Amino acid sequence: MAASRLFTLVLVVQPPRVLLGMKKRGFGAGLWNGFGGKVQPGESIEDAARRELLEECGLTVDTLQKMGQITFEFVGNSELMEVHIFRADQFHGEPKESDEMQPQWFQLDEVPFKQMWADDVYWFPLVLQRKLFRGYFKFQGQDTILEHTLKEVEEL
Ligand code: 8OG
Repeated sequence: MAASRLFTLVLVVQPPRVLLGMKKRGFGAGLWNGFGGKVQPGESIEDAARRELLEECGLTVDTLQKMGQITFEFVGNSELMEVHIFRADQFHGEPKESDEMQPQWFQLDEVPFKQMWADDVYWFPLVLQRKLFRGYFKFQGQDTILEHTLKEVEEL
């Protein structure tokens, strides 16, 4: 079994809008995404999700709902990425720009999938429908999905 590294991703969804951030630097720069990052040693996944949300856009949340887990493989990179995806409906604070992210609200029928990771269009609708899911995506470079699986699950 290949080793994997843990990441978080939080989507703040308040129908008819969702908060996304333009990633300003690093991995995924130039793409709109939810807020998240690496889980630190000794930190729970949910604590990491809260920390990254606060660091990247200045928001705190009471409840994070676990929605999905996706494993990413990048051809040529032996380390898998295990991304834990959460949904938040309520938040405290005002979204504010950080070094990493420029937050912006989008209408749910205007989500900019062409400027997002190529896998997001597959699972984003499940988050909106509150369906739990597990997935696997194999990428070649940052744009091309070579293969994938995605299934709804009863629990995560
Ligand atoms: O610490 P860093 O910003 O590099 O963490 C990467 C962030 O990007 C983390 O929140 C997880 C997220 N992420 C991936 N791959 C994908 C993807 O394919 N789609 C989306 N929406 N987010 C991703 O690492």
